[in-house]
Order: sequence, then C-alpha cells, then structure tokens
Amino acid sequence: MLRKSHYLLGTVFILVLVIVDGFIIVEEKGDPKNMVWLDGGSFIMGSDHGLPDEAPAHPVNVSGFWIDKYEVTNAQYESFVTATSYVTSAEQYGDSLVFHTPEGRSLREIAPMSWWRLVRDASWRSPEGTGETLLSQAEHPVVQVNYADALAYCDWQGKTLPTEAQYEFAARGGRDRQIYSWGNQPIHHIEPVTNYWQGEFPVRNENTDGHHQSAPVGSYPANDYGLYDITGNVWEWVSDWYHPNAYSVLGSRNPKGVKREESLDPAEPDLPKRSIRGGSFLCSENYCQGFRVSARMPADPESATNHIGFRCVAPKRSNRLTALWLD
Ligand SMILES: [Ca+2]
Ligand SMILES: [Ca+2]
Repeated sequence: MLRKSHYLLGTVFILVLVIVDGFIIVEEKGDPKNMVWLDGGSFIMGSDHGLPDEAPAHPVNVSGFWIDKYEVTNAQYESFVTATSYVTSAEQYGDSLVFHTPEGRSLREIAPMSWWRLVRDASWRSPEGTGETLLSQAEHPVVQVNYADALAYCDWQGKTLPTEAQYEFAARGGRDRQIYSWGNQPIHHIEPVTNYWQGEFPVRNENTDGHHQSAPVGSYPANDYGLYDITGNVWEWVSDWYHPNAYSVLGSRNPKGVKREESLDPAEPDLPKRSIRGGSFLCSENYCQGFRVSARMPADPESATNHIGFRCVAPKRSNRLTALWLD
C-alpha cells in the first residue's frame, strides 16, 4: 500500500514537473513575437457622426485576442513566400492596381477612381511595377496582396485576419465615442501621428508627415493599446463581408459580418466585397478620412493595390502559434 502511494506521488510529481516545465518554457520565451493580447470587452462600435455606413453607433462585445503590433512587412511576407513558394494573385495575373496622380486641378475636375491604373508587373515584390527591389523597403508594409494572399500569410502563422469588430476595438485603444485612435484632436492640429495625405487629394500631396507613400511600420506613435499604424499608412483587410447597413442587423457579441451573398457595395452591387479598415497614405481630410477609427471601405477581395496591406490576429494559442513562440 505504501509502495503504491509512493508510486502515485511520484507520478503526480513528474506530471507537475512537465506542466511547470512547459509553462516556464513558454513564459521564458515570452509572448508571441510582436503581438499584443487584448482582454476584449464591450465598446461602442461605429459612429453617428461619420458616413452613413458607420451608423448606428452600437454596443459590441468582443472576446480576448492577440493582434499584431505592426502591419505585416515585406520582409515577413518574403519569409512566408520563401517557406511556402506561395504566388500572389497579382503575380499570377501579371498586373495590379497602382495609384497615379491624375490630370486636373481639383477633386471636382477628376472622375472618381480614375487615379487607379492597372500596371504591368506590379506585385508585392514591386508595388509600383517599376522593377525596384524590395531591399530598401523591407520594413514597409507589404501591399499588392489581395484578401486570399493576406489570409494565406496569417494561416501560415497560425493566425487569421481580424473581424471589423476586433479591428475597431483594437484601433480605438479604449477610446469609446472618439474620432481618432489618439482622441478627438483634429489631425492637422497636432504633430504627425499617422501616415496620411496632407493637401488636396488626389492632386497635391504636401507631404508634411514625411512619407509620400508608405512608411516603415512603426514610424508614428502607437495607440493606447501599443498598436502601430492601426490607422494610416496602409488600409488593412478584415474578414467581414461589407454591407453599408451591417450595423443595423448584426448581433452585439463577436459579430463576424454579413454573409457573402448579402454583401453589398451600392457602387458595384454585383460584386461581393470585403471591408478594409484604418485608411492609408492616400487618405486626406478632403477625401475618405479613412484614418477615423469608425471609417469603413468596401474592397474587391480579388484585387490588390499599392495601398492595402494587413495584420493578423489569433484568438488563442494554436499549435502553430506556439511553435512560433518557441522558435
Ligand atoms: Ca504621408
Ligand atoms: Ca494601417
């Protein structure tokens, strides 16, 4: 009997050692690289003072999740491509959309969206299609990735793309009912806090924030949750299908967007679109104002452009994510 008790005690001791050892290993290695854990909670999503698709402001509750501190960079995407031989859609098509400053003196003289051109050989490796290598832009956010290209990277990392609710929760950094990730101070009244377009879009970029196009990730201050470029720099893919009235029909707990067949962009009603969030270096005060935390934009998930990138989230420790922690 005594020997059996000793045996059981020994087994328990070994189990505790294994568990404690595993725990210590994870703790010693720290959190996943360049991610922030957000506890989740309730917040007011949307705005009654922005564009119609941001209304109504409504209470939403999200569960806790990990989120990347930075937009995914060219260097990180290159690691993924090297490991998997992944070929993006723009590379398969042989062309992609690139912003060009159009002819004209003001936005009123210029046809909407005429500043986008399909450029031969534009891809994440050469966002402008100029053949320029990425060596000098390794820490810039990867662009010219469509929705599937972004999701493939996150999946490889054991992560996924954020929902709109997760994105807005993260972008607000606890600032309910405020306009920007830094509060309510107008963007032109303060030191550059994000990479956006100063001057009249799309004809005059005064570039007082120092970056005519994308900036290396983390070039501007983080928000209150320690997230960089969560507004500005490049737009970011989120997993929701876009609908302008989504906030009137979705539930309040971990909303995931409407169904694909319900997606609607009134400008192109036959084309289901995903939402993008956060605005880009092309967003100005006279056009789009995508750097407001409640701003939403529909985007064709098949298309890639030189102002849309992404970051990933993880709801919990997946095996792949844990492996990355232990790398
Ligand atoms: Ca800028
Ligand atoms: Ca961004």
